[in-house]
Amino acid sequence: MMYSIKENALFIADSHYPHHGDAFLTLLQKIDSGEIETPQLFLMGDNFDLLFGYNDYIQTFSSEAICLLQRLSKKLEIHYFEGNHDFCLKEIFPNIHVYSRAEQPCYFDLNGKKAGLSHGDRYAAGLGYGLYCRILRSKTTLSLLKPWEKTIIDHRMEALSKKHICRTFTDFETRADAIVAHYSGAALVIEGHYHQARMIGNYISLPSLACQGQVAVVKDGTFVFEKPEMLEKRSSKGASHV
Ligand SMILES: [Mn+2]
Repeated sequence: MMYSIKENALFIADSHYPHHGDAFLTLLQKIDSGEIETPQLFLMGDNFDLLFGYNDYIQTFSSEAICLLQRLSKKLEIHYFEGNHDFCLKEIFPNIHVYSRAEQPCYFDLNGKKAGLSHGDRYAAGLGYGLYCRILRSKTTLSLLKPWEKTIIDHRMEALSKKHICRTFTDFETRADAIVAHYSGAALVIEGHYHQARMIGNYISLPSLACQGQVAVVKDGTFVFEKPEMLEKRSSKGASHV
């Protein structure tokens, strides 16, 4: 069965929470309170700067956002495409449709057209990276790390918090062409990962919530990049909304 992308669906990519701003948590809170309305949420990967299953310690860094997502997933259709910073999420989010790296891309219907979706770290990456991902994403590996988890995770979190994650790619058009070739028969390809906020032909490189401060919304069957505050219901903000 192919799921459909609904009108006003919200796509959030690459928030890299909690290291690169609170926008992700704030946005989830506004969805939860109803200030921002959406019938369907797509989390396109790397919304957490580091999160994986089978480990309680890593969850302590983002517990508020995790709890909120768990609660939201009981009342809202959520699709989560795992990224290179957030994986093995099925056990954390049992009510979310979680797609592992191996299960991506996934195809969705958008007004009768086939749209291919993935986080975006799968293509234009070497063989070694694929192997690294498979080893890192196993329950066995994550369980073996247990005795050193605090040291390893603290060190990793510290390094990630200092990383510069926003840059503009040169000749991104060539990369986009190479990526699209991997999606068979797709009229549209939607990915995060590169933080470019660009539409090149039928390829959409989603904005990063951390870099551009934007999300993507489906309006009249097409994708629009918006700042989350633009999606708030005017009535709830009253006259102060200018
Ligand atoms: Mn990524």
